[in-house]
Amino acid sequence: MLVNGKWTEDWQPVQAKDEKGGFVRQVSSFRNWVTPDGSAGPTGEGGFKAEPDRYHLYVAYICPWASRTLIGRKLKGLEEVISVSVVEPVLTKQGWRFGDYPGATQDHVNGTTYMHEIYTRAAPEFTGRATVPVLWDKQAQTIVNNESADILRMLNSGFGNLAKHSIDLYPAERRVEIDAFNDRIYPALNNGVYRAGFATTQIAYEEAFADVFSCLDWVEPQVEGRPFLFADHPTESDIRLFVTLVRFDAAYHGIFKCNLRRLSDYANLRAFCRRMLDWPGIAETVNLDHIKRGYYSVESLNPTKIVPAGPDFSEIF
Ligand SMILES: N[C@@H](CCC(=O)N[C@@H](CS)C(=O)NCC(=O)O)C(=O)O
Repeated sequence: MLVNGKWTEDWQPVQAKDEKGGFVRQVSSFRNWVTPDGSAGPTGEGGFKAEPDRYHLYVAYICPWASRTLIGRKLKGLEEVISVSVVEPVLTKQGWRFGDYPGATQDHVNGTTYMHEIYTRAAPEFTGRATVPVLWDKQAQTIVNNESADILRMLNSGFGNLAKHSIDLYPAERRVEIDAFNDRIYPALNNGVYRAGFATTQIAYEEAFADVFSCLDWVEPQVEGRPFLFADHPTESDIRLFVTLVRFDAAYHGIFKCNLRRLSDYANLRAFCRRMLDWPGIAETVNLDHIKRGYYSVESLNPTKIVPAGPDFSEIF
């Protein structure tokens, strides 16, 4: 991680932990919003007006949080407005790196090699982990926001008419339910799999494991008999659910020890995943090779870094 703008090699692959050995995710630190007129959003400061070719997304295909933003960009038809760079799947001793691993890219905007250089360009004294996703402002040469929940929401409405598609990912009449659903699945499922995978005590692991599967059991009947959770098209909640489900059998079931059941054991969730993958643009945001290679290269969890050959995805999706 960065300490006062300097990269420290003494990096912690498990972020932080609490007194019970539970995984604690770092709080995001850049919280400004792109808005149609440049006024301030719900957090942070103003000055980030929606304009074509002004903003850039830094992402990793392995990362579910970054994938939220990639899906939002596709669903809103913002591909020509917001450019993208993709890091390599394996987290190096200097964090995320740009390069020529198939599917990854160079950093065409800033010409950096490592993601942490983007953080120090924005904040030379930055202390913290250099996480993805990052929404970068090419004009102001700074990070607008590095919190995927914010970025997904601002992609929905912040770019106004620049978005080619009018699909509403956060419809006003369903916001209470969407917020409640998001709040329930974040700790138990989206972050729950990480809490299981990076737990350093049996008790912390077992608590997380129980949360993951009780949450999946709770969601399974909710995706039966309707195409998506809260509309006839995907909303934020579908995106936030999908990014965890699509990684489940490839990574979380094995490396994170979430092995009570597989996604493929949940008939409705599996069919839901298929519907999401069939929605135009979504399948292009999923790179199962990056997902498997990335998670299985976390040395503290898999010292040999051998990537499993299975599962057979044609049987799952
Ligand atoms: N709160 C952030 C979390 C992002 C995050 O934890 N990203 C991980 C990848 S899945 C990361 O970049 N980790 C690098 C590190 O911890 O050094 C969000 O949702 O945007």
